[in-house]
Amino acid sequence: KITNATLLSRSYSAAIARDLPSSFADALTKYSTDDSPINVAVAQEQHAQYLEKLRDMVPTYCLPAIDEYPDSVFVEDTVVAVGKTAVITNPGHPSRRGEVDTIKEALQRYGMEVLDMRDKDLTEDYMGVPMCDGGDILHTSRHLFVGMSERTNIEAYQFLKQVFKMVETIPVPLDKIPDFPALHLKSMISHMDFFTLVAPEGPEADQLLELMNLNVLGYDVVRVPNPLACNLVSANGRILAQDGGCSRSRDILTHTAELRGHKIEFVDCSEIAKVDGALTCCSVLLMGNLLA
Ligand code: CIR
Repeated sequence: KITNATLLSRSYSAAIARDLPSSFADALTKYSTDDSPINVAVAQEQHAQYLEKLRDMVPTYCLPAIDEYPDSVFVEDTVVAVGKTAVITNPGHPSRRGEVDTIKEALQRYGMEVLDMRDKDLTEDYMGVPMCDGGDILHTSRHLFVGMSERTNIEAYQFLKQVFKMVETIPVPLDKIPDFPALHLKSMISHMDFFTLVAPEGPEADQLLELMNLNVLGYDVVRVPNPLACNLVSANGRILAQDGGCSRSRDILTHTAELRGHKIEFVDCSEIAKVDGALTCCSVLLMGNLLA
């Protein structure tokens, strides 16, 4: 059944996730304001609830945990997928570079066309080596915004622009915003549907919206008080959000989603947030017609 919401929202055929490793307490952290100790059992429970809700939105394949890599649950950072093409990234933090190969194999198994940022033949005329976390890539309907951050460089932007010709690729130099308070572009802005983005309140987000030229590009931006609530998973007319304990953020998101005809659900991922992880980080959404 085609509803207004499905017309506004991208259709995905599958998602890839990965179980949370027992080494999760050693995951990298820099921006989280919650410095209480990580409880791995609670994180695993929250991740299981996330997967359960994600499975209601889209068929989800969950890869086995890799204990050697504490951040490996954050599969989003290892891939940028648009249509039937997936780009394997060269993650910005050296401790995360070993995470990508198993994702690459999975995507090839599922019949995606897979390109690799680490492929020297594809980057020989570049000034430097591409480096990218998928958390910096925001794909809306018409644009692929590439946040250039401490994890993602200009060569990654160049690579993505070269591969994804069907969408306009726009660089977003986050270093122009003094004291940008988050790890990735998508920790500050994500998409609810083709025309609606969600960002926190506050001066850094104001600067970000201006830098992205969103008014001119024709997006509505909904502002929420809690930054944790601005990172949404949106697929197939359904939205998964985190209120981060802020009822005003929850009310704003619920109201906006209802107005646009989306079904919205909330999940608590507070343990994941302690290591700078949000909701989009824990899955890769795929549009291809995949072989299970
Ligand atoms: C890291 O620092 O790499 C992880 N602790 C968090 C990564 C979160 N990923 C994402 O937002 N896409």
